[in-house]
Amino acid sequence: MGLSIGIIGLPNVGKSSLFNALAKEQLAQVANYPFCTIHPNHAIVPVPDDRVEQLADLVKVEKRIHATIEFVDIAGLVKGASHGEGLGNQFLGNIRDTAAILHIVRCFEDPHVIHTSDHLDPRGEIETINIELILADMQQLDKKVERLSSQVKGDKKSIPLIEMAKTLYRHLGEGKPISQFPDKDEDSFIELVNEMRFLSAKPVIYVANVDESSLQEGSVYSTEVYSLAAEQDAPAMTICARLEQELVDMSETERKEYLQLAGAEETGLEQVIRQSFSILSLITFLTMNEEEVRAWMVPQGTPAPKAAGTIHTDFERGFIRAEVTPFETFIKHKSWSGVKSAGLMRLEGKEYIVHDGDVIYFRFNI
Ligand SMILES: Nc1nc2c(ncn2[C@@H]2O[C@H](COP(=O)(O)OP(=O)(O)OP(=O)(O)O)[C@@H](O)[C@H]2O)c(=O)[nH]1
Ligand SMILES: [Mg+2]
Repeated sequence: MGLSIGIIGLPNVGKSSLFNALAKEQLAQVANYPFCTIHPNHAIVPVPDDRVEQLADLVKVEKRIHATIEFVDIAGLVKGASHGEGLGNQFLGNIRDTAAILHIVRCFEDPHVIHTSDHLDPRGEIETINIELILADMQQLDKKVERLSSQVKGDKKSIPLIEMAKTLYRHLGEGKPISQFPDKDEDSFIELVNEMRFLSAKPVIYVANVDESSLQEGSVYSTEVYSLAAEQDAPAMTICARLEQELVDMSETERKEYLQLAGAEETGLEQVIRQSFSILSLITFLTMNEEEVRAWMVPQGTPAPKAAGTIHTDFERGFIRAEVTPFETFIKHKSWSGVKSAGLMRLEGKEYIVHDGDVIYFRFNI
């Protein structure tokens, strides 16, 4: 199960620039005209995790496989996109399967870069995009209600679903996202959300794309992004997409050093990954054999058999036990045999909840 994140925003706000900085080799076209991106760009990016390197160095294996995140960069949305304005909203279909959304907001002033309006208005622009997400969900629901209504005569089971679909339609109609729906425990709500993958249900990370000179202190515009994000209980971060993109050819370490000089503590990628892990409550566990050390991403609270299932469904089906030790313990005792002789290898069963940094060897039998 790969993790996928969609990048949205108005045209010409720096979506593709950020995408390129995240994706490095797999560049999307960046240009100073609105709607430069038409077809969605996809990039699979390894999640930097030094623990993989440390373990692989220790046990002397070449192959290091990191967990990955897929980023999807789509065309800019404008007000009225749901009615066909700009390039319309059909591109939103490309981010329906993503787990979270990066919402890029233009906070840089540059008379050379065309903007959809004559002044920057982060709050208004965020609202424009969020309304388009809501309208796109309403369009989906409209079709769903129609389909359910034609079924409902023969199939009474659809009655609660159709009621919920109508309730959600009204909720969206008040300008509220699905993420703010109050009765999230209702079965029909859960069923519809799983099936429809509503855009306005996805967790959002707001990204203030600022001038290089505002990286350190922020600006009135980035402050506005942060306060709006806080009102929605959403995380926010600051980047300078242009600068990040200029540094694409550098190594991750060089890029970090360069950005630190400009006043950023982390690279855009590091920030995005940290925020995504936090908003989606993800953790990483590690596995190794003679050939490779590998990191795996799972949601917090994942039981051992389910975690084993991310490696292979057979591992979950035939799960016997997990041999577990924390990363630090493994490093300290240098090998499984070292960990065992120190009495620090734990045998865990089906109920065990995997922790971040667990080094695990799964025993299974099918
Ligand atoms: N000054 C400045 N310019 C930027 C920054 N980020 C992006 N730009 C410029 O803005 C223009 C548009 O950037 P893109 O990354 O193509 O924007 P986009 O959001 O993908 O645009 P569309 O695909 O057209 O929706 C380019 O000329 C970028 O160089 C920034 O942080 N500062
Ligand atoms: Mg673009």
